[in-house]
Amino acid sequence: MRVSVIYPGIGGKGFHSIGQGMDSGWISHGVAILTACAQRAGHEADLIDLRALRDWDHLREELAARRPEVVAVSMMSVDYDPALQCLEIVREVLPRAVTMVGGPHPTIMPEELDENPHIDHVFLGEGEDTFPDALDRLARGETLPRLIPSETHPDLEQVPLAYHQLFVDEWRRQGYEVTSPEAPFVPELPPPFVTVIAGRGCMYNCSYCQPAERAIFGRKVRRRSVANILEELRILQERYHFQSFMFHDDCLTEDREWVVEFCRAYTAAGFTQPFFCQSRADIIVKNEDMVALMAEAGLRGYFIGFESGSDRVLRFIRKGTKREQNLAAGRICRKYGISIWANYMLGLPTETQEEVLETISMLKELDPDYYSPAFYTPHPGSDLYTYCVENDLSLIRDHGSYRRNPDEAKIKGIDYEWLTWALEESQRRTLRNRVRRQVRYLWGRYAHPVKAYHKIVRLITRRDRPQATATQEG
Ligand code: B12
Ligand code: SF4
Repeated sequence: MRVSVIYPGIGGKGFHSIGQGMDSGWISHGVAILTACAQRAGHEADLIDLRALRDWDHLREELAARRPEVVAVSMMSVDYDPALQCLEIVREVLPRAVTMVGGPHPTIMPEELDENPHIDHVFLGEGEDTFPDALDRLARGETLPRLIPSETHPDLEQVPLAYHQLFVDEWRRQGYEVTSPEAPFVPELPPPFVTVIAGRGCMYNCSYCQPAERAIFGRKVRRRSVANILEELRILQERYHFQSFMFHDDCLTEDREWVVEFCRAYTAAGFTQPFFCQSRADIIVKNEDMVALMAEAGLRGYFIGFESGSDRVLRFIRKGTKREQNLAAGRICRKYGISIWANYMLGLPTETQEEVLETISMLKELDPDYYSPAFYTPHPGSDLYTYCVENDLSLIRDHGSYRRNPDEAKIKGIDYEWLTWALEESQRRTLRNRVRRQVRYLWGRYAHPVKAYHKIVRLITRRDRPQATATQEG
């Protein structure tokens, strides 16, 4: 079959926005893998990335030129409106094409897509097995059911590697001069920058996330072997000479054994590129030796879901961490020179202003390198979403508002004017922190030359100085 897979993620930066930050600068691993699966099964699969197009008419032109027999759209909840608009346009331009949707939103809320006349098939869960299988069956002239659940979770060792080049080629085809496969986002991670995923699933049970995450990836966490991920890094090195990378895994560090094996093998294989990954405060505190090993291997930053500085709120959202652990995790990161990307939420249901102030005071003490605040946004499929619906708390009226950005009211009864002040205050560094950061910066910048100067002076002035060997010099 001839299939076009559409990535409709224009909710963040809109059309014609490739390279603009994470939302428009990163590939979708789901799309890159599914396209590779379809190709491996012998189908002709290409990509349409709405972010690279000019407007809806440009999509019409692309569809008319490519004339795919099947159009498959991947969608998160925030992508609902552009995804449906795509499907309507597909019907208009290619009335005979078979249309499919899959991804987090269809998996979690298939009922929302039930009646839609522009959609032929709705896939639930991971698509590595079901998607190529459906294409095979269509090619044989078979009829498919409307709802196609995935009964199995694919063996990640067998899944094709995410095909970064699919996106790079398509972006170039649309006139973008892409110099890095994915847009870097912090100075610690220089370009060329790439993202990888070592596993799927998460063993934790945060109420603002679960059980939606399990609905997609299942209960059991699956991780690719270290050899498999190193092979991917080797390919990415060969192809893009990447200078830094990042793991997208929900919580890579929950798997201590894997991380330790990876760090040793990464270094032994000669990789030195810095990387970021996600972690949790409790894991960092309980595994300082692992953190040290990661830092030695090249870890430069953790994304940490601190979420709140109030122990009551942390219990309410079932985070499984405490304020004191959040602070201790920050201290450990500092000790090993690991940047902190702080994810936190303001405006959770039941949260009082005093509790928000606790989050602010925690952040002042943490002094993270990057602030990533959200106004709590109920996400479909999570227990806290159900709580908000049952208690009639949600102010979300359209899918675009599932974006967590702190710029609109999400929950009834919350004073968003005050919360906007709290948002700004949470990111205001104290004078003490500003001075400490400046000192750290100057130390990092000039300490090495100063140390080297002293070393040379010592060597020159020592009479019994040892002969320099190749290793000492090298
Ligand atoms: C990396 C990531 C990002 C990156 C890159 C996004 C991208 N281009 O993929 C960035 C930072 C940009 C991002 C942004 C956002 N993200 Co995000 N992100 C992730 C993360 C951590 C990994 C995504 C991934 O690659 N997964 C692995 C791949 C293999 O899985 P997949 O893409 O879901 O695809 C599989 C299946 O879903 C299915 N499938 C997918 N599409 C299709 C299509 C067909 C036809 C078929 C058959 C099957 C199918 O098969 C695929 C292979 O198994 C996930 C969490 C997670 N673990 O998945 C959250 C996640 C997807 N993000 C989420 C959210 C909420 C957001 C934001 C809204 C956050 C915000 N700013 O408010 C934005 C929205 C971006 C947009 N579209 O405009 C939610 C989505 C929830 C939902 N109900 O939609 C998730 C699930 C996190 C969570 N637990 O809340 N995100
Ligand atoms: S929020 Fe993170 S740690 Fe918590 S369940 Fe979801 S993916 Fe796991």
